Amino acid sequence: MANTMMDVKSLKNFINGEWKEVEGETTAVINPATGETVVHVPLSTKETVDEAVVAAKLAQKEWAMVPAPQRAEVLYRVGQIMKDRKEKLSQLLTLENGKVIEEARGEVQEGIDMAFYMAGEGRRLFGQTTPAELQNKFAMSVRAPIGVVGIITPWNFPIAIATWKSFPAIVAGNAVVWKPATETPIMAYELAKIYEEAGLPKGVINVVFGSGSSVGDAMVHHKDIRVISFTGSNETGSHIAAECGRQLKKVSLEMGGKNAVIVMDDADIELAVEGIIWSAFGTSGQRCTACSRVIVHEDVKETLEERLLVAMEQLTIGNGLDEKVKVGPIINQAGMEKIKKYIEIGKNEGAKLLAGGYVLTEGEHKEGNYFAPTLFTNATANMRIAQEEIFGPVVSLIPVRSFEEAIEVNNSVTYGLSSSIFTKDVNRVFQAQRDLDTGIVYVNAGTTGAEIHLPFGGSKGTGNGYRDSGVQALDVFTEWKAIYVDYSGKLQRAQIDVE
Ligand code: UN1
Repeated sequence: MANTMMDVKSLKNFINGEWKEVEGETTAVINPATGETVVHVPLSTKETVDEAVVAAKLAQKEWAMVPAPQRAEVLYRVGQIMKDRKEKLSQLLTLENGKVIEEARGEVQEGIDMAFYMAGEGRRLFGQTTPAELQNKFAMSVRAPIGVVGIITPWNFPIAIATWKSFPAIVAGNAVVWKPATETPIMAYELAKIYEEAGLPKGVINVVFGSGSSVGDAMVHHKDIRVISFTGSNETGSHIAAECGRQLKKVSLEMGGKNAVIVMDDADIELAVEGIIWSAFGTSGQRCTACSRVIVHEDVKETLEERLLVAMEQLTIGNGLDEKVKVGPIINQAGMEKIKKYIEIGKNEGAKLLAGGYVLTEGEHKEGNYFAPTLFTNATANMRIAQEEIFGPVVSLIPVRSFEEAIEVNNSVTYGLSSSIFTKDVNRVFQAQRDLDTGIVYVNAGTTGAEIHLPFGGSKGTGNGYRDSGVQALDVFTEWKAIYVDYSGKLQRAQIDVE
């Protein structure tokens, strides 16, 4: 089934509007559901990055001169092509990433939404006009493009996150050099083709396939790339930030999460179970926003455990292209090893394993990377399984005695991406949205499902203060410029010639 979906055997870089063959090493893209090779992807070098930056730099000068509403026209066309091609893109996404087809369709939709939303920014890109402190003087601020921007995107949302970053960059008048994850290059290949068909001028987006240590590193150190926008692990993100810091280069980071659902004693337990199952085991837990902790009031702990176990029984695990499957495979062996390691850590720390905790190896699961949805209970807030990101279908229940303790446990991790509370008490709802120290808060819903017109990102160790998506994404890819026009015909000195 696999390879018939791809029209090529090997992917090419997209530089200066041309598909360029790379001489040298390639690596196989493996379908995590079957172990089959889907396509080969080049492992490019610094020289290719240099070439892409030269093209981007040249293209950006002209692109910045195109009025923003016209730049936006390209994004409208990109959105429309994505919409027309939604099913094909979704199938390919499942093929390379493994996520179940329903979620793949959701992810492609997220990209379509972003296209139309950011295209709208072509007629906004609002700045401010504000009174000047002197007579016959005008003051305003405008957003200016930065130049060539570098985007580095992860395998878990290979198309949505690429749209979160490239659309605002492009509508704002920048040119992009993009390094997609080598595990999931097909979405980058498809999106580049769509940009080409939509008529984006050559060089405005350039895709360079390759590893972080080679292509990513060259981007981070290239003097003409003035911004790096990165989504991925904390380890890589903090390294990038340090390198960019030394060069005074702007960097936007979206990294890990240790997101919790709080279930209070007055919660609608059935609804909470649905929210937990969806946000903990959807995408096999491989979302930055995935729920990996459940902080439960002791009075409802037993009921919640029982119902979660029943719901977990219903989860079908397998190839995501099968519409009936609810939980797909884990991206690769390294991901599997990490999850297995944390199962052992959890057991050794004294958490009680209620369900799962093992690799599926029989029958249809033999060739892929399948891990059983896993539930630990009686975890404590400071255990490693309750503190560290596992990035798999593993959730730990932490019992608490009060609302205050629930908030404290939620906030006890180094991350701050998403949190959720199930309660019917309106006072607790408002206290929780004030006190939960995450960038995203849900009430009576799980921890996943952010919409593209709101800021996406987290506090503390999750990021560095910037946001993907929403109008806030423009802050990453623009520089504020303050403009003063003095029409008095004489020299007026600010702060001095004020009556
Ligand atoms: C991610 O896991 O990095 O809110 C992105 C969500 C999705 C995006 C997740 N809309 O779960």
